[in-house]
Amino acid sequence: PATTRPLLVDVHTHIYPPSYMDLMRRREQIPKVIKDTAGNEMVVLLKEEEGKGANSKGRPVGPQYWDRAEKIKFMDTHGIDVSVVSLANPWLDFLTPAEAVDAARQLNDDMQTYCETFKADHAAADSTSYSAQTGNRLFAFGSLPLVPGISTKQVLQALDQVKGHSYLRGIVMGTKGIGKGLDDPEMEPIYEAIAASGLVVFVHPHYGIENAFGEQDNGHALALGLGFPFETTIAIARLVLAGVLDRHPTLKLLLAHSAGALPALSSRLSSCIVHDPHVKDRLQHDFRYYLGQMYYDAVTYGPEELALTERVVARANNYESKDEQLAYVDRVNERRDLTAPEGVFPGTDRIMFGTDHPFFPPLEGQGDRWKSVDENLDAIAGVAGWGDAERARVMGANAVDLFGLEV
Ligand code: 5CU
Repeated sequence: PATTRPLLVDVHTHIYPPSYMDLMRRREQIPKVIKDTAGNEMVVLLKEEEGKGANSKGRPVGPQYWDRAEKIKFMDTHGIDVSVVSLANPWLDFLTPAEAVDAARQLNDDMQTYCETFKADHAAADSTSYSAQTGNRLFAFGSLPLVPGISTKQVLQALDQVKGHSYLRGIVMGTKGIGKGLDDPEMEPIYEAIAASGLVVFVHPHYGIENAFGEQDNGHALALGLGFPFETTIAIARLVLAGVLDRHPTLKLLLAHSAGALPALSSRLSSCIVHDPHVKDRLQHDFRYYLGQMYYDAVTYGPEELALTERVVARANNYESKDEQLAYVDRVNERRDLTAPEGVFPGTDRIMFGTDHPFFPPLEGQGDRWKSVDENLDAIAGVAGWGDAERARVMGANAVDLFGLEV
């Protein structure tokens, strides 16, 4: 590489390809695209946005959602070398099975073209870029037709298509699975096939939780700030408690927004499980163990929250064996003088930079750089005790390994 700064890879960055925009423009029900009084397109995604008077209706949607040049411009502004893009919510959740099968096929082709043709158009154009040697700056998650009434066969056919597309390195999934949640026994063959494929599952919220909007017009602040991450928290807790990770330990789950409240609540949840006769013997490990089996984006906006995520992931080892627990305590003690060797913050192996682009753009007059991005970069830079090695992993090296990126 031409510079020595760490590679920066964005694993949480969305698009609505043109075919998906057209789908939403044709709809009268949420999710839909409408025009405001000035003729600007607005995307209305959340059911509460239909409410009378309360809460803002929709958010502006423009080329930043579908135009690849806009994505690259955003990446260049923030020094992002590579992005792994995903379809934004609510994916295909609102379609009939037949529609979802067609839409998934189209979108997977669209995503492959989005990445592949960038390489063809721009290979080695920028000699200062990390990707100059390969020309790869874009990879993507594919989509599966995960809707009620779909057959396993149809889902697995879509998975085969994703596997056949060289730039698709995972699939994006909401929290409903095929309608009943991620702990639905009907998801079993799907998990099995995804685990065998080695693809990463990016689990992302959309529905929020009841009452998250509030009675007053709070805009989207509470729904996105709290409703979304709590939705992920509950969905993943259900998945773990159903034994999915016991049966499929190689399933690679990447959790949006650092898994929401799961890191902070995992010990309480563990205690609730072991004190409940219905579930106390269900899992092979303490609940906290499974947090070390998953991956997290670093979309926490604060160094303390990021540090917490890392500690909780690192702590998962404690629940494997007593020796591990003692070794871990030694390592943390050693780190107090900040000269400890690498490996003191093992949780950093599972955390990856993300932006959430094109959501959370700067408001009028806030400049070109996005505050939402800078806060997440500053968080990585500001975790007490992390050194260059930890930061480099979280910024990009982990993503290169997890997704097998050729950069
Ligand atoms: O915070 C986020 O990830 C998002 C998202 O992906 N979609 C959305 O509608 N709002 C916020």
